[in-house]
Amino acid sequence: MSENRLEGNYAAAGLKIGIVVSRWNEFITRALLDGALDALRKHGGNPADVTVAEVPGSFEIPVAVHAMAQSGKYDGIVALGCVIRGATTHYDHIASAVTSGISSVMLTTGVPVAFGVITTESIEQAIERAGSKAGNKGAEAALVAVEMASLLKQIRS
Ligand code: DLZ
Repeated sequence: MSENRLEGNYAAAGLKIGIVVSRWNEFITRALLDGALDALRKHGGNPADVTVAEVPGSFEIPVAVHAMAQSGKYDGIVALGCVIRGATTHYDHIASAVTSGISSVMLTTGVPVAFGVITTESIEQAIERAGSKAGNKGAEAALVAVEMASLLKQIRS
């Protein structure tokens, strides 16, 4: 006898995906968004099934993600932002608020939200994660949203 095994896949065709992207550190978040859109296209996603909402900063990401999740229109959501540690304590507050906010939306609504908010010590580290030597975290997050959407569909069916 073998167990029943459920696994998500990376087929984006037919999935409705919402993306919330922050404008703060736009040079980086634009690259994350391009990476996410490219990954969805390469995995069969239809651009007409993808909705992008822009927010001013990462602190505003959770409320927009929450509105998308509550709308019932999306199979998965991708949150994209970039928080860079500066001389103030803003970094800790924003990084912690966006992380716990997104996690709470996911658990209260049941809609998968992929965390593509990069939190770094420096702009150099952010560049590395936005398409240079450490890959593109936007693309990775988009595929996580697709995988989780497909897995949750199977669990619930
Ligand atoms: C204020 C602020 C600071 C200092 N740093 C960042 C950051 O590194 N990344 C980011 O996404 N947003 C930052 N913000 C803006 C806040 O997220 C928020 O938009 C403002 O405090 C207004 O609510």
